[in-house]
Amino acid sequence: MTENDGRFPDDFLWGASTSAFQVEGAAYEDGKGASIADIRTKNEAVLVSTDHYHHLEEDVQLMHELGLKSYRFSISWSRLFPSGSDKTANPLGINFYHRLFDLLKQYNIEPIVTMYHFDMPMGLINDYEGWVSRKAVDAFVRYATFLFEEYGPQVRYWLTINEQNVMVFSPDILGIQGENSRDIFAKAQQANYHMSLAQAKVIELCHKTQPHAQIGPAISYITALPASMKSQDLMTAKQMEDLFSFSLMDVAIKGEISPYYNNMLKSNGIVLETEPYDKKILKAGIADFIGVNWYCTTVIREKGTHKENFFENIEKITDPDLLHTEWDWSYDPVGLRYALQQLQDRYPNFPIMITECGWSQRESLTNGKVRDTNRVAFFKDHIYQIGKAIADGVNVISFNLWSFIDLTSVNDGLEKRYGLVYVDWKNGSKRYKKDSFYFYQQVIATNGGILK
Ligand code: BGP
Repeated sequence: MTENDGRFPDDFLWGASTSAFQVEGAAYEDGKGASIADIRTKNEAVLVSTDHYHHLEEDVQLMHELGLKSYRFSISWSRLFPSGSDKTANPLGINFYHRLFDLLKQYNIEPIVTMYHFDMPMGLINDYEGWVSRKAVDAFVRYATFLFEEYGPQVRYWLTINEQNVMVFSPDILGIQGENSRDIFAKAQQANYHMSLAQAKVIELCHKTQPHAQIGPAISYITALPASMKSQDLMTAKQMEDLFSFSLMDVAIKGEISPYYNNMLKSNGIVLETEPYDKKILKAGIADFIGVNWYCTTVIREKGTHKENFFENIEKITDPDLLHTEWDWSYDPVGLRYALQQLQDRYPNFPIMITECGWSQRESLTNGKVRDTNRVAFFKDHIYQIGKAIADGVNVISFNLWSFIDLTSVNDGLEKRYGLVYVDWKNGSKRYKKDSFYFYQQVIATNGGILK
């Protein structure tokens, strides 16, 4: 990209994202086992949801019409291994993803494949508390080995774990239960450690067996802004970013656990269970790129309650000058440019793939149309800022918006919509292209040129 001309690199991957439990439906069909995401989401949202499982051809045809260069989706672990520890994989599950890979190939859409997106098989959680146990490391490596063997030739971009940091922050997504919040917090940190080990092992395996492919994590980066320019507020915002996002980026990019994270554990009296060779495992599994899920900035300050746990000590402030979604996520495009420049400062020239970014709202059809003006503006402004960051030297290789199609929200059911394609939940999951679909089609067709 030449200086600020609004165009993106020629090989830039314009994409869109989904995840298995949020889009597939068919939660218990064709041999699929329950995942924690199915249990946690509780409502019929996961049983049918977008019903992508039964609309596969139609959906990939829509991706083609949109002009997608990449499609980021996740494979449901429990569709392949219903209990998590089955000796052989479920043939109907295997076949479903082969059909998806074949269709994407037919339309020349690059698959970006997440191995694990919030949906650990329930069997592993019932058997040994999932990631709290070191046994989960081996289970994940076995699962990834299968994915490499079965689908490896079709995949150039693998994502290991989606938002490990969000799961650790909301440990119910990991299926963690405990006697009290302290106990739960400690278990979540042990689970965090095991996920980092598992990821490193899988990255190393990928490098050994999939030389044509690249692999990295998808990490949530909520850019924390200080409530004032006072040093204490600046420090709090920095600590928030360090502990929430950069600690895991450091593991994936440097292959080590940073001192500030270890200090946080120490101040909470947590001693992780480790083994002698773990440091070598982490060092041997360095990612090729970093997936970043970025939605918004958040203004924070310390509450002054002086609790030992940093995260219990901070509060979020709503910036009255910014527009927010109904769920209080800010609209802050310059925040995205700032976030990307921060990543560049911290990990110079390391490839960044934006794996999620989007705008949610309630929506309904009017004469078969959805005028999602806010979403169009959101993408226009945010993609423009990505262009500026690229012009300033940030190595962004791909943008995968959230989400390709309306799907089940992680916490807020079916009302909270993100898609470029509207789904009429009540009428056979019929699909309608929103205004944002046509806008993004133009962005892709002009390689960002319409944003000039
Ligand atoms: C990320 C998840 C996605 C997605 C998105 C929006 O945390 O990786 O799965 O859902 O956020 O979140 P929500 O569904 O809560 O609006």
